[in-house]
Amino acid sequence: MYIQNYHNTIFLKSIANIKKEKYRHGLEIAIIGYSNSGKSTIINVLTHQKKLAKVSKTPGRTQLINVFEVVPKIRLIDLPGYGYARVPKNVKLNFQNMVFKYLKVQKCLIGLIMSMDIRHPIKHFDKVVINLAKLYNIPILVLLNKADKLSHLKQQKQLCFVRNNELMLSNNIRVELFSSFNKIGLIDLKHQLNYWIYKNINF
Ligand SMILES: Nc1nc2c(ncn2[C@@H]2O[C@H](COP(=O)(O)OP(=O)(O)OP(=O)(O)O)[C@@H](O)[C@H]2O)c(=O)[nH]1
Ligand SMILES: [Mg+2]
Repeated sequence: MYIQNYHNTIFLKSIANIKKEKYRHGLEIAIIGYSNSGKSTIINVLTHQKKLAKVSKTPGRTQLINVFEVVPKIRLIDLPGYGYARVPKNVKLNFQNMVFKYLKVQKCLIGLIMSMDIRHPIKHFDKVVINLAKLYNIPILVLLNKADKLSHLKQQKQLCFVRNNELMLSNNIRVELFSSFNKIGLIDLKHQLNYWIYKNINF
C-alpha cells in the first residue's frame, strides 16, 4: 500500500473567497468541525510540527481556509470552525457559507476529517455537514476529539453512542476516538488518510 509521510507538510496559502479559487487538480482532505474542537491541533500532530496550523484558546482562530501541501498535489485543508457564537452574525454566516461552498465545489476533496469534542458530539452543524457529505458522496472519518478529557469507560460509552446514531449508519462514515494530547487514534487517522490517497491517486 502507498504510505504517505506527513512530516514534510508545508503551509501553501490562505483562501478567503472560494469563487476565486482555481486550484482544481490534485487531492484534498479537509478537517471540518465546530470552532475550538481541535482541528488545527490535529494538523500539527499529524504533521509532527508544533506551529504549522495556528491553535488558540480563543475559538474562531481559523478564519480563512488554510491550505497545506503534504507533497505536490496532495493537500490538507484547515477549514474555519462553524458555530462560534462570539463573532458577529454576518462573520459567522460567512464562515459557514464558505465551508458549505467548499464542500459543494471542490472536486479534489477525497475525504473529510470531522472533529467533534467528545463531550459534545453530533451538534446541529455536524448533522448538516454529514448530510451534505452523504449527498456529495464524500467519505468521513469522525474523530471524537479531546478523548483525554474523559475516563476510558466514558470514552467507550461516547464511542458506542455516536457509532449507533442513525446518522452514522453508512459505509462512508467511520467513527474513532482521538486525542492530540496523548495521540489516541493517530495511527487510525494516518491509515485512513493513506487509504483515501491510495484509492484516489493516479500512479
Ligand atoms: N484536552 C485537549 N485539548 C485539546 C486537544 N486538541 C486541541 N485542544 C485544545 O483546544 C483548543 C482549540 O484547539 P484548536 O486546534 O485551535 O481548535 P480549532 O478547531 O482549530 O478552532 P478554530 O480554529 O477556532 O476553529 C486549544 O486550546 C487546544 O490546545 C486535545 O486533544 N485534548
Ligand atoms: Mg483552527
